[in-house]
Amino acid sequence: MKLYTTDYAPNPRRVRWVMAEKGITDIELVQVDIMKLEQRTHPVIAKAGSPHLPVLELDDGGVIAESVAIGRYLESLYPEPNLFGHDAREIADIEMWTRRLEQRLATPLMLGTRMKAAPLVILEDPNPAVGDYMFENAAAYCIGLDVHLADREFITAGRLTIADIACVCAFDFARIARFRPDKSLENVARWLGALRERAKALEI
Ligand SMILES: N[C@@H](CCC(=O)N[C@@H](CS)C(=O)NCC(=O)O)C(=O)O
Repeated sequence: MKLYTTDYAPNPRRVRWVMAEKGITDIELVQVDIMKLEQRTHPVIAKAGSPHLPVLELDDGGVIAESVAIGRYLESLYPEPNLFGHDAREIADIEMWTRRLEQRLATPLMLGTRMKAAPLVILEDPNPAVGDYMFENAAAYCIGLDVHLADREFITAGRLTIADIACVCAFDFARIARFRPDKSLENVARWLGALRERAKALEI
């Protein structure tokens, strides 16, 4: 298999993080330069029906897109450590948190960054007002997240899951547009700090 990826983008990084946690080393990483818009003309990416990364190319030539879908596929091939849930209740809980955080936090952070960060002008017409709106929504959501994390090390299931990975990659990306959760949100800061250390140790 081959993973079409790019170094600084948050969605491909989610998949590389899943691979690192699971110790997956037999998937070839193929770099696509999104700042040169290579994703828009790449024949393998075109097969996925959307000019975005990441894309996983299977050995039979089929493709899977969407970072969380790719992660789920990898989990079925490499079950441990488990990132998507062991049983019905856990699977539902992790799905609930992943969808909720994607919609309320990760997407606003990533879109807001695209609207505000000067280097990304090649991908998106800048619109700082929309960017500000996205960041205000993300900042408001962080207040509730801080309460949720008060007695938790991870978002759910008592261990790292795809919900944490999806979110932290968005927070890291948003740093290029200077988004920081409010300093008063100590639980978010502790959770982010610990997961950033974990990602650093895994070199992703
Ligand atoms: N929902 C998709 C989002 C994919 C996406 O937007 N990828 C970005 C990189 S993080 C991309 O390829 N952007 C290229 C472009 O906008 O032209 C996922 O989770 O994989």
